[in-house]
Amino acid sequence: MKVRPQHILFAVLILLVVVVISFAAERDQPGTVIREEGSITKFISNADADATATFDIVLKAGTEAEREADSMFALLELEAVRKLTFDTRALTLTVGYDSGLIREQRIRQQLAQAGYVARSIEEAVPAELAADGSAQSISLATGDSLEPSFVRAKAGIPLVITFSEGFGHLATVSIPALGITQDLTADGVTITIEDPARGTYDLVCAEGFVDGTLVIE
Ligand SMILES: [Cu+2]
Repeated sequence: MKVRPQHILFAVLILLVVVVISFAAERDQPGTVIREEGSITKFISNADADATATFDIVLKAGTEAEREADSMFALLELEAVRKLTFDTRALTLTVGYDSGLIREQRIRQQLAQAGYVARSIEEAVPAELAADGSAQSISLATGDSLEPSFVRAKAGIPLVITFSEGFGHLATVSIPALGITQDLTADGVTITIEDPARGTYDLVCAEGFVDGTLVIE
């Protein structure tokens, strides 16, 4: 076969396509950080990103957006997270994640806990007050975090928190500020706080992560 100019052109085109594809694949490798004018992107895992969520980020006064991105990204180094993009001008964080493995609320909890996302008390799910006002109760389901993960209750009224059966990281839950640790490996286990005092309390799982927040007001 005689080599014609169009054959060479075709071969060059194929080569170009291969180079572009491998370059794109390389960029998407977990751990890759891409710094562009006004944004920082990090690829976290090979999770299937079927969902994205964007959060308004609050930076502590005097911190530099670029530098803060590293510690913010570190919070979301999770198997279920594919990609993080921090817009350093608009101060928004866009998270690409696998919705079958993690829920948006869990991501929000991680960010809120570290102070990167502002959360108003109105967003907290209130405990239910007994008709006679003598007690209050709330039920939390276990999963990849506690659900709901942000709850509130009134000070001075006995509070009963009921949990669904937990396992793995939620085989136990602790409220360090109250010196409470509870095994959750049976359904319907409760924690009773007889005289809740005003404040914000972390609900910590067996792996040491803050999987829920209780505000007593
Ligand atoms: Cu946990």
